[in-house]
Amino acid sequence: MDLLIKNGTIVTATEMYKADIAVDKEKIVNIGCSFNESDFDEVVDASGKLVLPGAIDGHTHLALEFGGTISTDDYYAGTRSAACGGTTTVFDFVNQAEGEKMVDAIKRREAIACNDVAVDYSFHVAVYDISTEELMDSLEESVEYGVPSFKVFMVYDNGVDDGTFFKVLSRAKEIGALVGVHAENKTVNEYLIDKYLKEGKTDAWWHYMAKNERVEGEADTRAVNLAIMADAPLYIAHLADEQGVKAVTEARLKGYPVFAETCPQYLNFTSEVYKRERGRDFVCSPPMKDQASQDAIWEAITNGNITTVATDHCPFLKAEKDWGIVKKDGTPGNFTTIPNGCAGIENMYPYILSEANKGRISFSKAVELCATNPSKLFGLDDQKGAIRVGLDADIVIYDPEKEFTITNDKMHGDTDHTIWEGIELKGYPEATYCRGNLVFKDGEFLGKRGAGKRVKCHKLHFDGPSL
Ligand code: DUC
Ligand code: ZN
Ligand code: ZN
Repeated sequence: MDLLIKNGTIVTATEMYKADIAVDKEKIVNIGCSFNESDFDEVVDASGKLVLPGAIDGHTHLALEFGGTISTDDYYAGTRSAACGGTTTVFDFVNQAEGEKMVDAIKRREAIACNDVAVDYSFHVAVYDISTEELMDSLEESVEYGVPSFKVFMVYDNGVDDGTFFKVLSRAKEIGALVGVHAENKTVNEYLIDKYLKEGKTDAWWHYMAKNERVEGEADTRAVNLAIMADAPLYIAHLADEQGVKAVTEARLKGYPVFAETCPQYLNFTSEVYKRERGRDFVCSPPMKDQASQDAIWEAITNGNITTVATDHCPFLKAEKDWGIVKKDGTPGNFTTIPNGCAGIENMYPYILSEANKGRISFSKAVELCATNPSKLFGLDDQKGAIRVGLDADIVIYDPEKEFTITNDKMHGDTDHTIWEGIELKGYPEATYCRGNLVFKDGEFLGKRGAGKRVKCHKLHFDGPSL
C-alpha cells in the first residue's frame, strides 16, 4: 500500500479519535490500529498532530475578469496557494455569457483550468441568460455534466431580476440542483453610489456605505422569500450581515432548506477596516459590516445556522487597488474603480482551525464548516470532505502547537499583499495530501501543476435545513 499515517488524532465533523489511516491508490482504504508498517511504501508519524480532511473551498474567482483587469491568481497560483493552506478542492465560478449554454460556459473555463490546477476542482455556474428554452434546458445539461450548483447575482451588470431568479430556483428544484445567490440590492446600491460621488465622497468607506447592512439584508431576505415561493432550496453566498442571518435562521426554524456560507474576512474584520489608510485593499463585495453583524455571524456559526465557510478568493495587486485613487488612465478614481476582492484561499482553513484551537469553536465544527458540509451541499460527499474509508485521501496533518504569523511573503499565490498580514494563528497545517499525493509540507508547495482533476458532483435534493 502507498501510505500509512499513524498515531495522529483524526478529526471528523462529529468526533475526534486516535487511529491510523491506510492510503492506497489515492483513496483511504482502512482506518484502524496495528497495521503492519512493512506493508506500506511510506509511513508518516503524526504523533501530537491532528489529521483532518482537506478543506473544500466552495467559492473562488480564479483568473476572473473584473473592473478592467483580471484577478491575480490564475488556476495554478490559486490552487497552489490552496494546497498550502490545507484546501484540496476548490469550486470556482464560471460566468455564463449572454446566449451561452451552461455546459459551454463550463467547458470554456475547464479548458483554462485543466492544465493548471494543483488540487481538485469543480465549478458553479453564475447564470445570467435563460431567455430561450435551449438556455433554460442547458441548466439540466450542466447537472448531467456534474455541475449541479448555480449562482445568481442580484447586483452588478450580470445581476438578474427577481423573475429570472425565481425561474432559475424553480427549474433547479426539478433537476436536482442548488441555487446560490450574491444578495445585494442593485438599485439602492446604484442610487447610493451616485449620491455619494455627487457629494464628493470617494474613498473606500463609501464602498461600504453604498453596500451597507440593509442593502445586503434586504436582498438576503428577498432571496429567502423567493426560494420559499419557488419551494426550492437556497444557498446564500458570503453572508455578512445581521438581517440576513435573521432571515436565514427564521426560514430554517420553519423547516425550509435555506443554507448560508460566510467567509473568514467577515469573521475577522469589521467595516472599521475601510477607515484605514489602505482601506481600499479590503474592498470586496459584500463589504465587511459592523460589529453587530460580525457577532450575529459568529453566533450563527456556533448554533449551526451558517452551514459553510468559503473564501470568495479574488485577489488584485496593490497597484490595481490604487485605481481607487488614480485610475488606470490617470484620471481621479473613487471607490467604484477599485477592483472588488481579496486573497483568502490559503488562509481559510488555518484561520478557522486557529479559532478552534483558541477555543471559540470545536475542531469538529471547523471540519464540518470547511470540509464536510461543503461536500454534502455541492454533491461530493461520496468522494470527499471526511476521513472515511472509500473517500479520496485528501488529508491535512495539522500541528496545533505551531505559532504562525501570516505575512504575504509566506503565502504561495501571486498576490503582492494580503489583508491577513500580521494576523497571528495558533496552530498551522504541516502537510497536505490531495488524493494521497503530497502537495504541501513544512511551508513548501510540493504539488504539480495540472495534477488536479475535475470532480463530478451528484444531483442535489434538500427537503429541509439539515444536510
Ligand atoms: N465579490 C468580490 O469581492 N469579488 C468578485 C466577485 C464578487 O462578487
Ligand atoms: Zn458574490
Ligand atoms: Zn464571489
